[in-house]
Amino acid sequence: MSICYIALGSNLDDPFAQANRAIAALTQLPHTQLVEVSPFYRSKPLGPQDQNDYLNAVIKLTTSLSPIELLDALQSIEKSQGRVRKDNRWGARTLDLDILLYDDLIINSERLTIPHYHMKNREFVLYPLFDIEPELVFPDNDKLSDLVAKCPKNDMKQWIA
Ligand code: PH2
Ligand code: MG
Ligand code: MG
Repeated sequence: MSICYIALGSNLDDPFAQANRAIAALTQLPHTQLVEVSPFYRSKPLGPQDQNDYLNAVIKLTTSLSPIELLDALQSIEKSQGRVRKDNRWGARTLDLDILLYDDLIINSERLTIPHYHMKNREFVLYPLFDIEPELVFPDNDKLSDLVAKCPKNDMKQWIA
């Protein structure tokens, strides 16, 4: 079994309901166990500011799906929750499920970049990841605790449902 961490983000159509539905869907994935879900946070949008705050969380899974099989499964959950894929890289979305880490793999392919781009300086990824895995060390030996200490919280708060 491989260990992986998934970032969840939502800022459209009732983010709290989107997050809970996505977590329920993750528990149904084949060859996969949900291990832990971080607290939910409310974060300021990174990118265009004319969009809602995001609900962000991180989920720990163990799986025997390959990275690409897991990506396909996550994209199918996004799609089933109304995600429209268009030229909207930083824009509002009902549900975003990103693979942050998959064991100690480093992958740079057309469809998949692991560790996830820019995860090392995003408060809405680092803090919830730290909540569930404070001792985590990245494939390049960076320590999560050091990155969290250097990352401003940027007004991120607990999500109040
Ligand atoms: N995701 C984005 C763009 N901007 N901002 C916050 N706060 N949280 C996100 O998850 C997020 C974002 C694209 O995936
Ligand atoms: Mg994303
Ligand atoms: Mg994504």
